[in-house]
Amino acid sequence: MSTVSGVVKAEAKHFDVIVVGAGVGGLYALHRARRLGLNVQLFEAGGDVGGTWYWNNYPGARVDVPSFEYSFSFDSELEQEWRWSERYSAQPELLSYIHHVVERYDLRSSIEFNTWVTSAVYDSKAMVWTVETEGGKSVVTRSLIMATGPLSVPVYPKLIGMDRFKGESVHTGRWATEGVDVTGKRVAVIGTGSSGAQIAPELAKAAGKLYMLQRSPAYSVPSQNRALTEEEVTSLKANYAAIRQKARRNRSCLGVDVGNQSALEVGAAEREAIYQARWNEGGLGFSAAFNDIYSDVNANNTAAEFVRQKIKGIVADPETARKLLPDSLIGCKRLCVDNGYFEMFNRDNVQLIDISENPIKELNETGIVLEDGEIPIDVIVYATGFDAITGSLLNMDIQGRDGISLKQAWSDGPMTYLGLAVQGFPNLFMVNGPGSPAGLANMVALAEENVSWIMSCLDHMKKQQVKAIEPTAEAQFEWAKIINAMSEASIYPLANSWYVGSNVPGKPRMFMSHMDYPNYVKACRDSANAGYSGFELS
Ligand code: N01
Repeated sequence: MSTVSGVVKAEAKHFDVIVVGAGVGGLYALHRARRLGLNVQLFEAGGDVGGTWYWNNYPGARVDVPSFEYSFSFDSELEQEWRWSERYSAQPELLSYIHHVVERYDLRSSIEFNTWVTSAVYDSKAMVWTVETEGGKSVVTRSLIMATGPLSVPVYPKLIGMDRFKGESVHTGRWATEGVDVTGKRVAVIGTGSSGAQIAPELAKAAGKLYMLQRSPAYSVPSQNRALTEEEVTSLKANYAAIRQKARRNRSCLGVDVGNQSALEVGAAEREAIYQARWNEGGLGFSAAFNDIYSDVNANNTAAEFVRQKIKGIVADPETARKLLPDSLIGCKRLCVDNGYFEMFNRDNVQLIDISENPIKELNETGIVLEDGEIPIDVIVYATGFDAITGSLLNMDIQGRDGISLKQAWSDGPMTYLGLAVQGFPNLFMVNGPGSPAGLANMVALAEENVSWIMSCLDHMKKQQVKAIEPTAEAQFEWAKIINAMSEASIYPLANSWYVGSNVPGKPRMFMSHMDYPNYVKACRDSANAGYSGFELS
């Protein structure tokens, strides 16, 4: 321990900034902190860089927004030298891009891998944090940047007999360390969210038999993925600035064309044609076809019904198609973007098992015991999601001023100001944190925006000789009101999803994200321009 009752031990190494997480947010934070001349170190739990794209290297893993938008914008030379090969790049290409960035800006030497941060304790007197790792390392830092990822802590179902099962088990979010070869094997995929919808069609190609265990049917739209042509790449590179600018005006910070009319104010034939065009185009733009899909249940149902008809048209067996039809709101649990998910059910070696009708009783040594009998299984793939947005922060023991833990502070749900900082936790900054548009907006763009804000703040603190900054309780309260008002004006909270934390038993139900990227950015910048209004500087 480096802090004993809040007293910092002298021998611990001191830093200006510790960054946690070597995904896109953490890597950019490292780069910018170095450029500011700060003494910075990055701790990463995984064996290499990449964050999400390191851990989720399962077959079929792919970005669900266009690759060229899911890229850094801070350096036009980087934009020009990197060539995206596909519209929605697969995990290996995304990881290569991240490796390229790491080498290009020579970031590796400041990263310590296989280093889990277990705790961070604030010393109010010295105004520093002591950060400890699983390996017993202890360092002291003035500032702490948590870039630990909004979707990085896997959630496993609690099934009787999980420890008895003698076959192989793997979570999609831990494929990097647990991945398996399924060739010729009997495979069960549990979970039909984005991960399940992506991995299953790939596994089905290699597996002897694939059982898709579905608790709730998912809405999914085709990616219509394809290779980018030379002409497209040339045009993208020539227009990056305009592309980014257009995206930044959208609530999602993506360059989709958002429909400017209600789904209910057009005739049925016109509506159908608009959905069909979006379906043909592929990707998440489908749910931007009209401006009220996320605010009006009836409008939402027109999009949902279109997808239900598509499922019936694609899936040959009527009984399987029936089971695959969702009756929930579309998009309020993130819409899946797939490459042949529904088509997969037409394969002879794929069987859908509806565990809402035929529940899992338990696992035994050789397989899964359902209500109506046992299926022998060699490999179980848990595509059961993540403890989103707050999970990776609450996984660590973070103790702020006066010994208050983040777990205590957030026992009723996360409270932040601007999604960047928390009252009582000075100099602790978050990237893609709760209260930011995490999960709803382009994650790379948001990470860049968050990091730029944090770096300007650190620069300001250095110049003004400010040692600590934290939000006021009032600012935090007002921010929560804004998030609540947005969420109430939408229909998102009506659905169960990781957006509201309902996928984790016991987690407070609360919509955790800001819904409007441009307004979010404006609020962050307004605060900074006003000398960090809403914060206390000491
Ligand atoms: O997780 P999810 P995910 N028994 O929470 C089921 C991003 N992402 O990893 O709906 C049985 O969406 C659960 O069932 P139900 C993306 O933002 C992006 O798929 O709760 N089933 C559901 O079907 C995404 O939204 C990509 O009834 C259980 C599934 O598991 C986010 O990550 C790819 C269960 C979990 O779905 C999370 O996606 C992958 C249980 N006990 C991920 N517990 C791209 O395309 C849960 N389930 C870029």
